[in-house]
Amino acid sequence: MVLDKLGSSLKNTLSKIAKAVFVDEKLINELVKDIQRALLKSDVNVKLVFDLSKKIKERGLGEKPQTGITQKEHLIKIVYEELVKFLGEEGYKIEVKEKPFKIMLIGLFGSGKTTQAGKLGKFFKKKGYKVALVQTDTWRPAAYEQLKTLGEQTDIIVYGSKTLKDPVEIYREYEKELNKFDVVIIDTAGRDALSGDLIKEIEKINSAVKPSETLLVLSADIGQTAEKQAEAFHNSVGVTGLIISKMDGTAKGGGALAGASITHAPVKFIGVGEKIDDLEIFDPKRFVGRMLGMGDLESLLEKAREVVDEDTAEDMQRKLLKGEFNLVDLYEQMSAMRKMGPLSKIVDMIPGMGKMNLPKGALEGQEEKLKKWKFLMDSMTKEELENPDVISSERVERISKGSGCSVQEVRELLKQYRQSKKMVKMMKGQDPSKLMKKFKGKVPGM
Ligand SMILES: Nc1nc2c(ncn2[C@@H]2O[C@H](COP(=O)(O)OP(=O)(O)OP(=O)(O)O)[C@@H](O)[C@H]2O)c(=O)[nH]1
Ligand SMILES: [Mg+2]
Repeated sequence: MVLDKLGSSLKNTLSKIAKAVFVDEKLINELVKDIQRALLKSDVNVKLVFDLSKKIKERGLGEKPQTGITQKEHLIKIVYEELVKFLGEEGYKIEVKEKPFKIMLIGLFGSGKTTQAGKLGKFFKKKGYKVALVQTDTWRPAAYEQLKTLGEQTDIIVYGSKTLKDPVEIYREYEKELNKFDVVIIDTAGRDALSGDLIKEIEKINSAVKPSETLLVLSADIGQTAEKQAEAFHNSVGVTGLIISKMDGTAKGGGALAGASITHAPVKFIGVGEKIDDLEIFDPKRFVGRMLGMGDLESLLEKAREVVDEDTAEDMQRKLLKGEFNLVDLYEQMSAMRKMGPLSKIVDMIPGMGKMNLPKGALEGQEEKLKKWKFLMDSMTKEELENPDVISSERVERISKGSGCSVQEVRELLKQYRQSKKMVKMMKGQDPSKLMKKFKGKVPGM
């Protein structure tokens, strides 16, 4: 599938975010570099890559996450949103606005015009429209036959001529008849390269047909030349949308997709195979989701959270065994507990503590507390989070002001931290079952 590599490098990048302890400039720079590398490998133009990564960096450094999501999740959201925007944001809504609704397909030799014409015919017919296909290609000898075969498969009438040599003449011949149809799809000839001759011919057909939609068909494997083509066609007849064909056959395709940015015309359909049904409406959100191996932003974030959970659990175990503990750990421990239910996972991780009885209602009020803690921690510096012992009274004041929480609440958080740390220190290298007695089944902070 197209952009496979991009997808997997982005997936790696996202789990890198999920695993990181802090969202800081270093992480964002690393992330931006990863994305740049992945996009360039997928054939996306350097300038577009630069613009995209610049936006991600600016937003990553400048934006504060909305409440309810962490900084890491917000960063993933930014990457997702910018990729969707890069691909055109809105999915194509098919609006057959006038009768007949004329769709002209243009593009070079072998780009897939005739095949997509057949597919589009079926697409609109299935929606209940009365469809006709018109072949104006007088260059390829078998073009009319090819389209006719496609029409027969779907029971759609195909107009064309074996004798006429002028595409405009062919169109004029059937113009009146075409008024009886809801949707008319006009296939045109290509050339093996962009030429003045082709452009002139397309311009002539264009002014005779006056199409409602002019769709440029680009093959996914053409790489960065997509942009030049898109630009040339757009400047001559005005492209209203792109169809990227052969999305099933290449691991790149970034160049063709980026063609959309040049024409400012969205990718409206993608061809995903040679068969008549192998056409999909292009929906950037779904596409990015699929590329990253998940459905939409929500499931993406869900996935990120899972990675965080697994990682937190491992990290926590390591830290507990070493007797290390800082504020971030405390916060993550609390979040993990909330999600994992009644402490079970955390407790299970500590050998011998699995059977500890927790007081009823231990988790009540934790939700509110966590929210406050998150605000508080967002107002702390990296140094303070890693080594809370540096937090002086002045710093408490500052944190309180910055977070909108009271000084009392800051102190409470610090107190809980110290209690938890004490417990962790005592655990270091000790037999957990003896510890149980010491704490009498109570866990500080709960
Ligand atoms: N795998 C795959 N093959 C495709 C797709 N679309 C078209 N093709 C194949 O690409 C080749 C060229 O397709 P055509 O539809 O004949 O291309 P064209 O733009 O009409 O070419 P000219 O008429 O020569 O200008 C054919 O072998 C098609 O079967 C697609 O989405 N996926
Ligand atoms: Mg053709």
